[in-house]
Amino acid sequence: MMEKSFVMVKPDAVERRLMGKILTKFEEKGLQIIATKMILITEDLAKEHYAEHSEKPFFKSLVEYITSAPVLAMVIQGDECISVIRKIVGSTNPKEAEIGTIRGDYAMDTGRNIIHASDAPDSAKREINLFFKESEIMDYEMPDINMIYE
Ligand code: IDP
Ligand code: MG
Repeated sequence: MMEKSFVMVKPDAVERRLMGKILTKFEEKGLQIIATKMILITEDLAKEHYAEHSEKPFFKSLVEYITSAPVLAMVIQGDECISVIRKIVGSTNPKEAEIGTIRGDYAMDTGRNIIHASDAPDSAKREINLFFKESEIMDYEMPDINMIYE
């Protein structure tokens, strides 16, 4: 089933000039990037995005982290892409993330794990709507779609 996922390159990865390498992983997989924008997340937006973690001990530092520099927010589309992207991203704790995943290759600490990706269809919808207007999400053909999917 075709899905859309919300993915965000976190501030540390933007600062470390990893945006291109991260985008390349998704593009080479065959996923379609249908929206991107660089933004400085406000404290309010950070708290709303991470509302499910508001009672956790790391919440304050998480909000500080995610608002510390610009992020690259994006929407990615593909067949069952929500779970596929979570696999490409790797475990929340980068020390446990498999080598070959984004967190496994480029990060060391849970508190500096360089990328966010939606974990389910409901959260994907919520997060996409939080960051993007309908008009910012592009609709275009992939000319090699029949080489990516059978
Ligand atoms: P996820 O990003 O893999 O979905 P979640 O458990 O939803 O992981 O946590 C959201 C984000 O909160 C993580 O990506 C990480 O940045 C941060 N986080 C989670 N657990 C911890 C922790 O124990 N210490 C510091 N930061 C944490
Ligand atoms: Mg999560």
